[in-house]
Amino acid sequence: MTLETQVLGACPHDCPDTCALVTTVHDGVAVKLQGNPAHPHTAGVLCTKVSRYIERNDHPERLLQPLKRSGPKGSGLFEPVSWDQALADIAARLDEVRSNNPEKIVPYSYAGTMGLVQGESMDRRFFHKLGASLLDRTICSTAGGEALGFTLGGKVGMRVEFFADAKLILIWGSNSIASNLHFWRHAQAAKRSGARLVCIDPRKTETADKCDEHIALLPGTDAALAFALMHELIVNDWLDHDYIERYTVGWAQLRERALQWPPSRAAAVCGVPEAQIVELARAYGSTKPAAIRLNYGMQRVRGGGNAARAVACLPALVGAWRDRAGGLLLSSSGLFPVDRAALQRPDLLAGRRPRTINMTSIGDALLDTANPIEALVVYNSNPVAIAPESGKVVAGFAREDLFTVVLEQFQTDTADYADYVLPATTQLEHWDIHFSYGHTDVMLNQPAVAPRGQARSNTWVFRELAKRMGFDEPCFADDDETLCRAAFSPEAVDFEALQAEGFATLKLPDAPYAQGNFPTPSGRCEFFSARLAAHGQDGLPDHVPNYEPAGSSKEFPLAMISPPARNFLNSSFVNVRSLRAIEGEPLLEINEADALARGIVDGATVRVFNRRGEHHCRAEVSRRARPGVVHGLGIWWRKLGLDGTNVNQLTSQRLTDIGRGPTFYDCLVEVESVAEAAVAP
Ligand SMILES: Nc1nc2c(c(=O)[nH]1)N[C@H]1C(S)=C(S)[C@@H](COP(=O)(O)OP(=O)(O)OC[C@H]3O[C@@H](n4cnc5c(=O)[nH]c(N)nc54)[C@H](O)[C@@H]3O)O[C@H]1N2
Ligand SMILES: Nc1nc2c(c(=O)[nH]1)N[C@H]1C(S)=C(S)[C@@H](COP(=O)(O)OP(=O)(O)OC[C@H]3O[C@@H](n4cnc5c(=O)[nH]c(N)nc54)[C@H](O)[C@@H]3O)O[C@H]1N2
Ligand code: SF4
Ligand SMILES: [Mo]
Repeated sequence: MTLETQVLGACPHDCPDTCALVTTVHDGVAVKLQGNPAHPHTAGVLCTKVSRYIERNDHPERLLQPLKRSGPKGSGLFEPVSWDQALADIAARLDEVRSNNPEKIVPYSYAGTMGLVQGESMDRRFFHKLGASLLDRTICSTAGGEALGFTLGGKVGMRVEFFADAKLILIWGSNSIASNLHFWRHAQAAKRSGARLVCIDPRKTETADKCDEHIALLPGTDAALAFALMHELIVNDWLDHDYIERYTVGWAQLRERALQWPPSRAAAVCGVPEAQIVELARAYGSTKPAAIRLNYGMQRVRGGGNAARAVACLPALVGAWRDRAGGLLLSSSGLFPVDRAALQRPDLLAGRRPRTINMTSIGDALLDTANPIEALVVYNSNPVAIAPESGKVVAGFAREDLFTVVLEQFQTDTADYADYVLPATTQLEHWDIHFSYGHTDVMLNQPAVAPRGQARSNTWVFRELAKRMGFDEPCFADDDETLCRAAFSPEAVDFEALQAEGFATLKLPDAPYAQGNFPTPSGRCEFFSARLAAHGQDGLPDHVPNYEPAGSSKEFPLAMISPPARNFLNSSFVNVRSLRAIEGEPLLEINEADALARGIVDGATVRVFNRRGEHHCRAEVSRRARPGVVHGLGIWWRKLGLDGTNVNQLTSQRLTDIGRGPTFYDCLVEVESVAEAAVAP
């Protein structure tokens, strides 16, 4: 007799949609994975990537046993070792470093899984007890996230489903079809009811193709555009004076600054026609309700924080927040009452205040000889591929005196540099509980199948290491289901209902900021932020030009952005053959005029270079690229690239104005054609 069951889960990936999954399991084998039709946000539909999740889970190259390095760093040469041996060796080495100085141990993790249990629970407890360096997890969203915090009070905003009722939607720094598919559904519904869709993005993306208007501004010029919109709202009196008066702070100062930005000035800075700005302002000033879907693509430049702040001021100026279908959404994650203290137990630091390492500049941190990192434990991340300025990151990881442990599902670029590689479970094989940054439901993931080979969950590894290091606090014995239950209070989430349905909707008002009530210190939308001013920063948003503004250098005349490829998720899925087949190979999209000027033909192998490094890939002469801007779609595994590099060979470790974040899209390059033979294998 065969046994067939259906197991409810949640997509673990770093994507705002956090879909609900249903896995059909046949005699212990996952045979089908679908979107849960009962979950309103998922509506039974998954993206192409995750509909291949079983292919990823059952991949012939899954890591199935612990490995110990047997060749030089980076060679990828390993020999199998037992779990007992690997854990004993790792614990001994970490103990040795700890006895000297625990801060020389650094955890490195990000959102390979967004799960609260496999991503930020037992691991944090372990490193807190150890007294290891803290990690500033800035690699994605801190510029925009902190900027929103200073303006609106947190990562809060509109509910995604209400975009369906908006009459004007600005899709700002987001390729929604590629990376926020379930939001795009609502934008489509709005469009069918007569809404106008405007895309603000240097690249003519598949999303831009489907909008009514595309504003192809130069990278890093969003604040200039936002100020010109304010200018027009002021001079045409398209303002909601009552809302401004009652629910905002700093209007007089903001008004003065905005009046310095007539559309002609912004048009020159943004590299777009003045008429397009004037028309957008008219639409924004006269259409109700107007909604903005801001995404992180616009904050990966020097002035990313200020730009996000400038955009976040707009809805208050026109009183858009009065309507549940008006306002702005960057991230909804701040709406979830996650009990992080219970999960992460910062009290285990016991008064110690270890140093903090910024994950964005891990290259420099690993090469810093003054206070060297001696041991690095990497999980849920692939820094060798995804961190900026790879030349330095690789040199850091290649240090023979660095002890590196990597918990991974696959032999990534980072795993190649490990001393020990520990095989990790996938979302089909472990428990987890999730918040979302694109909707407002808590999601539960129950294991559907047994772990493959000797794969073990992150929590299991940290529990076992804790035992071997003699950490005897009872919290180190918590199992994964207990951790899931600790994530939210019973008042916030009924765990039994969550277990039965797979999802639970937070109870939230429809239009929470209709009458102010922002979670800022003043309770108002803070155009002027006293908190920023107290940090010695400009209390008002401003246009902060890029470190490397487009057109500012003769030597490196092209601005390169490296946004996500549709069929990869950061560097995840690059090794799934069927998805890689769709993306083809590492590409640089270049405008026809820029290609012609350099004698580059479509399909040519090109060398993309600047002072930080060079990267070889295939040129695609593309209508998606505007003059002066090239696109290296990410994030390929280095070892699958033409010359063993990816776009991050070119990006810099410089940080954003707010939030200490990366500036991946603030990067000048030059491009030239190369003969095939000149490319080293
Ligand atoms: N398929 C897929 N989905 C993903 C990801 C993925 O890798 N693949 N990544 C996930 C992650 S980690 C995140 S953080 C989220 C959000 O992910 P984001 O990284 O925000 O990605 P996108 O929504 O694709 O939008 C980025 C868009 O911003 C544009 N852009 C670049 N520079 C600028 C600029 O200066 N100004 C403006 N206005 N636009 C600019 C890019 O051309 C691109 O189209 O998506 C997630 N979803
Ligand atoms: N040039 C350029 N660089 C970028 C970006 C860009 O747009 N351009 N985007 C940036 C952004 S927004 C982000 S968020 C970062 C993303 O960077 P990362 O968070 O490092 O994301 P991934 O590259 O997907 O790597 C996640 C890894 O975690 C592993 N993993 C998944 N689940 C588990 C698990 O349960 N246990 C363990 N141990 N491992 C697991 C996966 O196999 C995968 O290798 O990249 C950044 N880098
Ligand atoms: S990656 Fe995003 S769209 Fe795809 S299944 Fe996961 S949550 Fe849904
Ligand atoms: Mo991200």
